[in-house]
Amino acid sequence: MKAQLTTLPVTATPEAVAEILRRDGGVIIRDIVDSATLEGLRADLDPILEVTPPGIDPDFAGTATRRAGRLFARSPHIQTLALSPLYLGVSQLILQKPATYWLGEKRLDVVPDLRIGVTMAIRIYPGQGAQPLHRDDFVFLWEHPTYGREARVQIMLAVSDFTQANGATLVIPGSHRWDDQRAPRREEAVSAEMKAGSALIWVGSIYHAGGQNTCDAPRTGITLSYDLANLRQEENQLLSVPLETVREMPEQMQRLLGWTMGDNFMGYVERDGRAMDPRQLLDLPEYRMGEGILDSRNTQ
Ligand SMILES: O=C(O)CCC(=O)C(=O)O
Ligand SMILES: [Fe+2]
Repeated sequence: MKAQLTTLPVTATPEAVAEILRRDGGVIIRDIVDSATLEGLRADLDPILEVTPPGIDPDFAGTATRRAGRLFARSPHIQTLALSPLYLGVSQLILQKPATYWLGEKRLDVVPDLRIGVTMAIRIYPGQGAQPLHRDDFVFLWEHPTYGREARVQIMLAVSDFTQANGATLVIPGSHRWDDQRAPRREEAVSAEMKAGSALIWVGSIYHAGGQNTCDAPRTGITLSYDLANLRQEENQLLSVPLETVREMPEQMQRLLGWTMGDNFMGYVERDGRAMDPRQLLDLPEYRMGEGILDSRNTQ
């Protein structure tokens, strides 16, 4: 029999959730947000999803899937999800594994910080096929096995019910322990079925994918990640160099300062439902430093 996902109540302790996550790589939490938060998220994000164009890449983004980012600019209720004591608590337990180093002859422990890495409302429409199974820590080019050094703990809040038929997230429990030689197979995956208001929490090294929607109503979820905060610029170049100075630089220098998005999407900005290279921001009239970055409505 295939390994299944465990469902825990929101009253579970972060330690209990971390234990399941270390074992299975994913876990479902029942009723992680209250109904006012869920309604608030729907009210704020439905109008945005209505006007967000679908993806253009048929494999990963999906041409019958809409993805809206910039969620902290678009709904205050996203903070309630991010600050859920259970999600934040379990992210701290998994990610804040101390690293040890020598400072002269002193042996020191340092605990990594956490940072929000990605935010996305994802609506999968009828007719959308399943995404290819993948690991989200590919954005960091993370190696596997991870020996317990996870780079990401992610959450997917069900905004509609998630069913196998409407494209509930597919997960291969236990696949976070696989090495990089083993390919994931669709038959190994199970659907993270859950009611609206519940959430799937998973580690960055687990194989998962958006499911196939074979029914007649869309599936809507909101995803966020906490990532290790240490793999970033030691000196924050994006905030240290004024935009007027950056605009005068050759493209190569702009990219080396961080105005770039690699093939692995690191550092993208969502615009019109797609991942945009941040360097393009420099030329956009609506982009102003200190003014909300991009307009929080859908910008065309
Ligand atoms: O929509 C989903 O259920 C998962 C989407 C996903 O894994 C992704 O876009 O990376
Ligand atoms: Fe993913």
